Amino acid sequence: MRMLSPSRRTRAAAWLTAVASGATLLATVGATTGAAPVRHAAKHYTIALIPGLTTDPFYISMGIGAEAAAKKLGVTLLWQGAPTWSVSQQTPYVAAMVSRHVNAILIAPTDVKQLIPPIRNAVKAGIPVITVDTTIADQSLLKSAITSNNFQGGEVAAKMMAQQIGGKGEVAVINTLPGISTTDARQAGFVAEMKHFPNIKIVAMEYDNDQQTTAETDAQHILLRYPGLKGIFGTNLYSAVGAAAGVEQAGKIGAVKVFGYDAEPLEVQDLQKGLLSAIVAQKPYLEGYLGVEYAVDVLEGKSVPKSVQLPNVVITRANLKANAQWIYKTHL
Ligand code: T6T
Repeated sequence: MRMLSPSRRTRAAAWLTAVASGATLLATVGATTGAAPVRHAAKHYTIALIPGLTTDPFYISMGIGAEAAAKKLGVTLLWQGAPTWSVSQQTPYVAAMVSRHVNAILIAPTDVKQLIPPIRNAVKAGIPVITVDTTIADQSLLKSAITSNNFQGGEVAAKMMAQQIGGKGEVAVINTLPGISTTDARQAGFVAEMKHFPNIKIVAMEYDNDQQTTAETDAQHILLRYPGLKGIFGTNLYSAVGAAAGVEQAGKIGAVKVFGYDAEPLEVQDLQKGLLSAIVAQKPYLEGYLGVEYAVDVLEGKSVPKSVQLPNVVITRANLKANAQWIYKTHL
C-alpha cells in the first residue's frame, strides 16, 4: 500500500492546525508587498473562498489565484474550509461567513443538493454567492458558476483510453462520490464517449470517498475480479493516484492503462514513471482569480457571465515540459 508522501502529510497537518485554530488562512490584502494593484475595488470588500477541502493542491492553487486577484483589487480574502471532503464539515463554514457579514462568498460545494440550504441562507442575508469548481443544482441562487469543462474531460479520457487499448476490452471507473457536479460530469462524459466503442465494456464503477487509499484498494479489487482489465479512469487526483498505485501493486503497469484527472505533483511523477498514461489538467488558479474578479464586479453592480467553463489541458509524458505551467501548487 502506498502512503501519503511526507510532504503531503506535513502539508495536511499544517492545514489542520490552522483550521482547528480558526485562523484566517489566506491573504490580508491591501497590500504590503509586491507591485502596486492595477485596479482597486470602489470600497474595501471582504470575500470568502470556501474550498472543497483545504489540503488538496487543486484548491491550494485556486487559493493562490484568488489571492493574486484579491491583491490586485485591494480586497481581503478569507480562505477557509474543512481539511477533508465533507458536507457536514463544510456547511458551518458557510454559516460562519454569513455571521461574519462578508461581502461575497465563493464556494466549491461538496454536494449538488446538500449545500443548497446553507447557500440559500447566505443569499437571504444579502450575500452574493459564486461557485468555483463544483456547483449546486439550484443555479438561480448564484451570480455565477465557474468551472472546467468536466464532461469534455471525461470524453477525452475515454477517447484516449479507447485508442491505447485498441478499441476493445474491459475498463473501469474510480470516482469520488455521487452528487458532486464535477466528477459526476466527468464520469458521464467518459460513459457517453465509450458508447462509440461497442467492443469496450465498462465493467466496474467504484466510489472512493475522495480517499487515495480507498481508490488503491478499489483498483486492486477490480483487478482481482477482472484480471484482463485494460484501463481505469480516475476522475480526480486522489482517484487517479490511488488507481495507479493499485495497478502498480498488482504488477500490471502497462497492461492496464490508467487515465487520471488533475495535475498535482504526485500525478506528474506517476506520469513520468508510466503509471499514468495521461492526465486531464484543470486551471484552478484561473478559477480562483476569476471568482474574486467576478465577486468584485457583482458588488460594484456590473454584470458577470452566469456560467463559465474553462478548457482542460491534456498532459502526457511527451508534452509535460510544454505544459509545466498547469501543474498544481502544493503550498500557498
Ligand atoms: O478534481 C478536483 C476538483 O475539480 C473536484 O471537484 C474535486 O477533486 C479535485 O479537487 C481533485 O482532488
